[in-house]
Amino acid sequence: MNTILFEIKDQVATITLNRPDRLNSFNTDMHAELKEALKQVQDPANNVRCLLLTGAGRGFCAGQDLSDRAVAPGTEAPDLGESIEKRYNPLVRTLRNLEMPVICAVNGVAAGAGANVAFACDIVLAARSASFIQAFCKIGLIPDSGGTWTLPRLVGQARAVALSMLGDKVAAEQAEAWGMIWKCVDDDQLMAEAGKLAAQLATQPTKGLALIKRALAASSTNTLDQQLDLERDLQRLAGRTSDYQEGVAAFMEKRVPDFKGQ
Ligand code: T3D
Repeated sequence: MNTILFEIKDQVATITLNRPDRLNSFNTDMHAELKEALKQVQDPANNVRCLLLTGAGRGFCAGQDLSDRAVAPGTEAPDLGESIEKRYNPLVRTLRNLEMPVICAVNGVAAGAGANVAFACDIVLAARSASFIQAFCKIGLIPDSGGTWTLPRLVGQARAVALSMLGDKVAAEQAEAWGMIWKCVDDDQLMAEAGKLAAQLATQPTKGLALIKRALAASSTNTLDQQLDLERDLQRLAGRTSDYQEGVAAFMEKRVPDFKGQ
């Protein structure tokens, strides 16, 4: 792989966006390689129980590589709808639907689709020097990669509108204070903290965590009645996992549970 680094170790898959000279902005190759890596993450044979996404160099991801978008005046504009449909939307859907926790370690600036892909992950840690920018408005676009859905839910309508229309930079500490991300940590601690969290999550009841993810995702559009029904159905599934049996047995025997992710 040329545009990302990909490793599976101790049931944790790590994907590192790796075009540092372009702040890890997305091009077609990177989308293709991400798609392939995510396929491997989902392959049961690889027994991955947590995904960690981060970036190489001083940035996390600056969104679409704009050098692929410059067109001479008078020539036909690229079909961005097709690009979204074929590449960005599948990426966001895959991250949201992945049946395991997805951690994003935002090591530097996250702009445009880079910011919104981070927000599509389950738990976002950021280096204190990192920042988030809805850069789209500065080039005449709208927030994509789920940004118009996630942002209002994370920070409320007033902040979502202003951030989307002004394209202001949100520093990691502010992002944490606004509830945009889980937390920010000192730059030199980011990968250690993210690695520790990933290692911990990879030992937890993976199916149960996937069901938590499914329930919380559905809650933003469900009524309370629908959500209660969904909780009933998902709890039924959770109660049939061997990790649930192990969790109860370990509690009764006053020992640390040995979850297998099943
Ligand atoms: O097109 C479609 O398919 C639709 C989907 C769109 C999704 C999107 O993400 S649209 C939004 C695209 N992204 C942006 O508009 C952000 C553009 N970048 C920036 O505004 C700034 O680079 C940052 C605020 C992110 C960081 O600023 P700074 O000052 O820290 O770094 P820099 O000097 O601007 O960038 C460093 C290098 O990376 C620089 O190259 P150079 O001069 O050293 O050769 C810069 O050109 C390059 N770079 C940064 N972002 C991009 C990029 N090159 C191509 N595309 C980029 N997005």
